[in-house]
Amino acid sequence: EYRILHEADLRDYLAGLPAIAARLGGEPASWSIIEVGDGNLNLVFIVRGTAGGIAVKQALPYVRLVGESWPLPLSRSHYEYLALTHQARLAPGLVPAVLHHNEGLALVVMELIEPHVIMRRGLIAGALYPNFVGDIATFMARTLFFSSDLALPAAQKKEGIAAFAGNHALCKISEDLIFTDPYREAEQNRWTQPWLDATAAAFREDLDLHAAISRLKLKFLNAPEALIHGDLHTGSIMVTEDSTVVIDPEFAFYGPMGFDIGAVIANLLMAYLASAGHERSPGERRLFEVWLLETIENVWTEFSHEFLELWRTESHGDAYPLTLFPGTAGAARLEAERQAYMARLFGDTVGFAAAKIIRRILGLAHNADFELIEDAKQRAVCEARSLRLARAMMVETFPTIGAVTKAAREIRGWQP
Ligand code: SR1
Ligand code: MG
Repeated sequence: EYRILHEADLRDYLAGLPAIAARLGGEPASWSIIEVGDGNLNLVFIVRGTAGGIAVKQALPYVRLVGESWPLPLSRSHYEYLALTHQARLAPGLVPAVLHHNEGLALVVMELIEPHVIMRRGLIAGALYPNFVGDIATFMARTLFFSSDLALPAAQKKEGIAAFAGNHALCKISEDLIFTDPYREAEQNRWTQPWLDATAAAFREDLDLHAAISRLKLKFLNAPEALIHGDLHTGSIMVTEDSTVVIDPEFAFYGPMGFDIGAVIANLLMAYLASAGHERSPGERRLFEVWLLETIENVWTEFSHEFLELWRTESHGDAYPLTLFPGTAGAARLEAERQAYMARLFGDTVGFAAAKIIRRILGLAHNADFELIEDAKQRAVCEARSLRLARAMMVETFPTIGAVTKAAREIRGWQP
């Protein structure tokens, strides 16, 4: 029964859903329907009636960015629906409520998130979001912890892995576009020419980088630590000054936690290094960039604080059985284990963040943060700084998040 819904079809379809029609209010003929999708894969409609609005997302049978020559399974809509409902239980208020799902049409109807904007757009305009850190730290800590072996009995965790195992076509996009293509000749690669030609060529020859990205790819392939969002960039986050909503989990699967945390940090780092290319007063620029660096530090600090607190108070999983850590000595040893786990997770996070930066500058899918810098030479300067930072993050050791922001601050002053 799948068909691509155009405006008239969608109107008829929604009119046939009593709860949705009541939520919109008024006559179906009076509803306004606008297609607003600016992502790489799907159709997204905003529908408004006299009583309210909804968002409708329909998966296309191909990659929208490229066209029908690149088919993509509609089943991603099923995994998005599963992930959204799962995340709503674990992190209430931080994802849109699902109002309706039609598996055959690959369609999800959600509450309209307003007056929020896509965070990436807000950051390009130089806006600050004071509640973002607390919200995203809670979203990540709760969704990652409660789907991990630290919180779940092994059988339940394995059922979770199985439920998302079929989303491999979306994983394959990440495996190719993030972990492979930017480091080799690939038809779809693109970058700001001619300024980045030499760096792109150097990255294709850099065996230290190839070893590091291959280690990360292996982790992405074989570390089902938790149910991850899988595409947690600032285009998948909607914000106001006091609210944050995470959308678009169609890439969800059981993978390494650092992939989500790294995505958030990477996109904030790119917003920071792209800032030099956007029109702002010197005062606004200083304030914005200082806020971004603090935000990057706080994302990790608050996430790790919340995650550790959950581990100390809600650890009902099969990993680290408490009976193996009796008494004061046991408690101290377990706490040392927790700290070691977080240090390992931080290392993963920095590596994945670096991979996410490189793919957005040398690979197929780019970020508006850079793309909207009209002066190509200026854009290339911002991108070259980001690549330099990302290479260092990938092959060197960064013991703390402060070391990452320090490197970013230094590279911000580097003239390629
Ligand atoms: C072909 S899809 C390109 C990218 O868009 C999505 O947002 C994911 O980031 C994917 O890698
Ligand atoms: Mg998306």
